[in-house]
Amino acid sequence: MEKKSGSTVLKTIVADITTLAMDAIVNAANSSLMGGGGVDGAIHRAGGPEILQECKEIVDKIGRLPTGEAVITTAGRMPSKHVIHTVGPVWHGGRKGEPELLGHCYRNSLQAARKNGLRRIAFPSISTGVYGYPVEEAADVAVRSVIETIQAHPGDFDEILFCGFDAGTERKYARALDVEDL
Ligand code: AR6
Repeated sequence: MEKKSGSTVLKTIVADITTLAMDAIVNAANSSLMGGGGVDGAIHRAGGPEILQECKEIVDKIGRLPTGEAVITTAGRMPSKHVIHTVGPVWHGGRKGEPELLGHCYRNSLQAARKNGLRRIAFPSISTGVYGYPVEEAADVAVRSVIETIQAHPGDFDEILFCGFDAGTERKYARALDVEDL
C-alpha cells in the first residue's frame, strides 16, 4: 500500500527492517536501551556493538528512557544511517494511556528525525510483539500520529515506511492507511 501526503510518500512493506537502507530505522526498545528480543535484538545483532556503546552513553547522561520518548544513534553495520530508539507502552487493556503513549513514540521519533535532517524513516510495528498491543489498534494510532506529524511539517519528510515483519501485520497497517483521507 502506498499513499502520498503532500510531498511525503507513506508506504507499508513486509521486510526485515535491519536490511533497509533508510536515513533512519526506528527500534522498539525498552527503557534500559540495553537491547532485548524481537526487533531490538535484531537491530543490535545486525548493527554491531557500536550501537550499544552509544546507548550506554545516552543512559549515562539521561538515565532510563521513559515510555514514548525517542533518542538517536548511528546504525553501525546496517545499511541505514541512524537508529531512532523509542519505548512503546506495554498493553494493559487500553485504558492505561496506551494509545497516547504509542502516539508519542511515533511523534517523538519523527521529531528526532527532523532535528537531524533525516527524511526517509522506517518504523516497525512498535509494541505489538512482546508488549502485547493489538496490531489493529496499534496500526490506527501509528498511521494517524505519523500523518498528523508530517502534515504539521510539510516538506520535511520524503518517505515513511511502516515495516511489518509478516504479511498479516503489514495488511493491518495497509488497511489503517487506506481509510485515511489525505
Ligand atoms: N524487522 C521488522 N520487524 C520485526 C523484526 C525485524 N527484524 N523482528 C521483529 N519484528 P517486538 P515490542 C516485529 O517484540 O512489542 C524487546 O525485547 C515483530 O514481529 O520486537 O515493542 C525490547 O527490548 C512485531 O511485529 O517489540 C522490549 O523489551 C514488532 O516487530 C520489547 O521487546 C514489535 O515486536 C518491546 O516489545
